[in-house]
Amino acid sequence: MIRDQETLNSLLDTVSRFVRDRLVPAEQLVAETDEIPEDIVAEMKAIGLFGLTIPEEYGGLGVTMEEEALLMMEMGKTSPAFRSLFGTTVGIGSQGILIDGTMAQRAAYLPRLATGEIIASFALTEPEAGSDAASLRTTAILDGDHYVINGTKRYITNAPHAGIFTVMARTDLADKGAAGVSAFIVEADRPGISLGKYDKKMGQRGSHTCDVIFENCRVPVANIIGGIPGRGFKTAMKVLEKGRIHIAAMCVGVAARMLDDALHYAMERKQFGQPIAEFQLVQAMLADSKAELYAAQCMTLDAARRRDRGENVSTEASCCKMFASEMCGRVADRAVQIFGGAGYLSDYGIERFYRDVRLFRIYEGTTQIQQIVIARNMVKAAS
Ligand code: COS
Repeated sequence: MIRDQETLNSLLDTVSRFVRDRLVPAEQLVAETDEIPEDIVAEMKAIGLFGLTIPEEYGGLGVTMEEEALLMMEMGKTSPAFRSLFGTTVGIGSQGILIDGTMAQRAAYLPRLATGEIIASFALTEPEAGSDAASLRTTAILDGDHYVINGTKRYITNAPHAGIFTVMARTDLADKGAAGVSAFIVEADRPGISLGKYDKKMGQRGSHTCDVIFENCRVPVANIIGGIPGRGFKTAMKVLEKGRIHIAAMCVGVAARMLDDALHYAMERKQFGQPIAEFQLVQAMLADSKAELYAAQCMTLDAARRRDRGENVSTEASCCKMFASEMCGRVADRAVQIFGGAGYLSDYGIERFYRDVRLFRIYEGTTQIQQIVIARNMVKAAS
């Protein structure tokens, strides 16, 4: 759903210019230093990127899912690390509070998230609980008017920068499954929280992940999202469902950037006396990429519109995430192939994208988890 085409066009134009003029020229620097420059972070805040999905009443831009998808398709046209900095705040880190939080919780945290004053980080995954998220072992034991959290969370994006974590922990030790899990808002400066060292990743330098360790970390009972224990797994699933459409849109954006780079390279690079873009085997790679990209774009926008209409998009969100992330991987591979030897050199940037996009097929639910969600929904609907 697009609320006001003119306002959206202006925002899309702002993001597009920001990407082209500020972010693309900084890509190499971010890759080399593993840091996003402070002035760029300040501009992200000024544009309102941290508050994209937070309702206007809490100081955000309150974009719809369709608007968010269109914006992420623009944002994707540069290194994914830039999006990652505000991605956990607009997405998985804040949406639990928005979707299932109490009015008091929303009022307490969303305004500061919307401005980028604090960053939200989503803490679900653990050393022993990844795809099987319901098996998580972090515990939260009631002690008076507090819960005491113990456990380790792994690969937590933006943990080193977080002001709050939304933490999924087991409040009912007798229930080893989803119903024993609650979601908490945990301020990052609470005693009992420590961080592991930065993970050394394959790509996405400038985006930071690490372990978050909770040792007797006391959190007020009032910080359970929604105020009722046992609902945290469902909150996490709802958040991830929305996040999957967001990531699919990012995949479309990054694939468009890689394809554009590959096309321009193919038109300039001459072999056998003509630009390689004139050769049909190169054209096949360009055409296959274009068609798949278009398909992913259509799917993602359709799922986003359906979600805006209030439809259950569990299947569609997983279809988009699976197809768009796999498509993005194939486009990255073809782009490297079209660049040839230059595709293997860091100077040309395409090998960096090749490494960066590998993560899309893994995080916020692997391709295999999306297959499970889709097929299970099919069986359920047919029974
Ligand atoms: N929205 C609302 N509720 C949902 C839901 C959704 N999208 N998906 C599941 N639920 C509910 C189910 O309805 C069920 O509730 P009831 O018991 O009341 O029926 C409950 O949550 C448990 O669901 P389910 O039985 O399907 O849980 P499973 O343990 O079988 O796991 C998968 C389901 C595999 C889909 C889940 O663990 C998953 O998504 N894993 C991947 C996790 C992930 O994406 N990690 C990335 C880390 S963050 S970057």
